[in-house]
Amino acid sequence: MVNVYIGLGSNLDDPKGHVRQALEDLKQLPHSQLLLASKLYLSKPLGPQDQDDFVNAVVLLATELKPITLLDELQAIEQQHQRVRERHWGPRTLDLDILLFGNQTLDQPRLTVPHTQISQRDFVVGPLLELSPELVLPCGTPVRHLLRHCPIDGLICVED
Ligand code: ROI
Repeated sequence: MVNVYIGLGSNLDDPKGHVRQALEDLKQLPHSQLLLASKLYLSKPLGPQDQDDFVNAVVLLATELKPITLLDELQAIEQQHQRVRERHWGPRTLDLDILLFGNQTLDQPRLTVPHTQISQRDFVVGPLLELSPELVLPCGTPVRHLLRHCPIDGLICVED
């Protein structure tokens, strides 16, 4: 089993509903166990500003799947949520990103791990630290050190 962190994001058609349903979908993944799920956070869009705020979360999953098999499973879940790619960095019903895959670094055509933008994304750093305050990236950087350049004060916890 490898510990994998996955980022969830949505800003279309009931974003909270999509993220909550995705959490249920992730519980059903084969050869995997959902260990932890962060709270849901509302965040300002990174990229074009003429779109709604996002709902974001991060989960910790233990899995026996290979990285590409997990990616296939996550893309199948995105498709179930009628994911359409209309424009680059535009609105989306559901985004599932593999952020960390154990301590592995992968640079493949379909998958780069760790996710290249972790350190620039408050909506990733905040929930990662909620789940694992002591988490260290494969390069040796503690995630909490990312706060210096990536403050998380803009995140709003979405209450039930
Ligand atoms: N912005 C925020 N706040 N959250 C996201 O999940 C997100 N995802 C994206 C882009 C469009 C880059 N911006 C985002 O893919």
